[in-house]
Amino acid sequence: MKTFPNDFMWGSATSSYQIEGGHNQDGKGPSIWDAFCSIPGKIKNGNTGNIAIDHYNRFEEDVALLKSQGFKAYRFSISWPRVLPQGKGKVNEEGIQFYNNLIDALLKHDITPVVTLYHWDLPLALQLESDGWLDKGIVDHFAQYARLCFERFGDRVKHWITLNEPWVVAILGHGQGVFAPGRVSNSEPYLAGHHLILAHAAAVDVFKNEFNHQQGIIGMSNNCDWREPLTDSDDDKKAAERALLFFVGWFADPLYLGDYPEVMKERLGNRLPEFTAEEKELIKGSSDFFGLNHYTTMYAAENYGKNQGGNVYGNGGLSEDQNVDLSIDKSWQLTEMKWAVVPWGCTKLLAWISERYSYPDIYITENGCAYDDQVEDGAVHDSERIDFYRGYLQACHEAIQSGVNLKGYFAWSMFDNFEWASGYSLRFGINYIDYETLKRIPKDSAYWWKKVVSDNGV
Ligand code: PNW
Repeated sequence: MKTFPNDFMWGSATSSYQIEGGHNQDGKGPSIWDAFCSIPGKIKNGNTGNIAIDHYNRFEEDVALLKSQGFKAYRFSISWPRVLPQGKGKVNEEGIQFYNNLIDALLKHDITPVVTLYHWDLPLALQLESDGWLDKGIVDHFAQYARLCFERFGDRVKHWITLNEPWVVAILGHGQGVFAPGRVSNSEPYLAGHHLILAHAAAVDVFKNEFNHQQGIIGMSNNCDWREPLTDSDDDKKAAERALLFFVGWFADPLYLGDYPEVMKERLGNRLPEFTAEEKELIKGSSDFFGLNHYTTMYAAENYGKNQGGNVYGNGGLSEDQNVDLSIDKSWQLTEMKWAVVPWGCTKLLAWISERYSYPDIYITENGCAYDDQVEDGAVHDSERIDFYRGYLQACHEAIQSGVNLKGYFAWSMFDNFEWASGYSLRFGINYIDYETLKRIPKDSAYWWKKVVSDNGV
């Protein structure tokens, strides 16, 4: 058996829009995801998060499940429009009460709450009034919202994540338009990303200046796959490095090194906004830990400008800006999401992050897989998911052995839930949800987790 450090944080994760439901209950305001789901054709099967798994009304049952499955920590997100229906101004006390109740229930069961402030459900009011993340005013709105959360919950919450996956907000929300707010552009992603970074830094500034006595820690969660050079050629190695810099370097370089990666500046020109000296100062060092959401690996190869008809520094936008060809190995197994299962990519990525950013404390704030789970005789035998977790946890263990400061791991997800544009068609949970009756059925992985956590090893 491989054992992990005693204080290793074993947790599972969810997010507000994906599980809560109660979309217009008790004074909650609409979010951009409520609006996006109402547009025909955006979400598979026309699904919405209106009810989701009804966690808003059944959280006590869910906390009891967490406890019974041995989890020591639980990462969830606060719905901004549930506590501030207009995004700013008047507080919805009933929304505050819900999170107070949830936090108290967790603590009663000795489960550490890890709270994400923004997991994509922006108050619709802020989108309609000022284009959400495209307007610099959002930085102050986010800081105010963060202050409210620290004020009301910081006496009990000691682990904060400002933003979940700003890359997704920027690229899928403002570039490809497949996620809310559904905008399509080759420059808006970089503007939205810029404001996301500034908003993160502003919230951390509030936390450090006004709530230092709470003795909590705060950071950002970024998603990143591993990019393995397709061949040994210098060009492919450079392409893989460039792909990582456009992926996680975009957000982590400013936080750890004080500015965007050079290669992004070179290739994006004036589509990439600049930080002032003062902003750089505020952003640099604004993270107590590195939150990583990791799911898969792809090969990367130099594209030689083919994306732009020969223009290597072309302005095709998004992934085209990198001029990297991505592919996978035919022998790799795929999950239902079509993401390849490659545990060694996780070990390599953890090493890359550690080297580039001087060995920060890292928490894997998401890792998991979707499979087409079925109930057979009242049980769900998700052996593929168990193999997945075993493989990735072994990869994490190896990383720790080689000097990576990995402090925790959160399985995505505690429950099957609303998987954004894919609706309820993909099951990531270690608990199966029967969406007709909203019954929770633990999968085999839930029992496996309990054993792993109680043995403190894999
Ligand atoms: C993450 N991509 O989303 C999110 O944080 C979760 O809310 C989500 O349920 C989970 O991963 C599984 O998808 C991502 O296309 C969605 O690269 C899409 C991508 C990455 C992450």
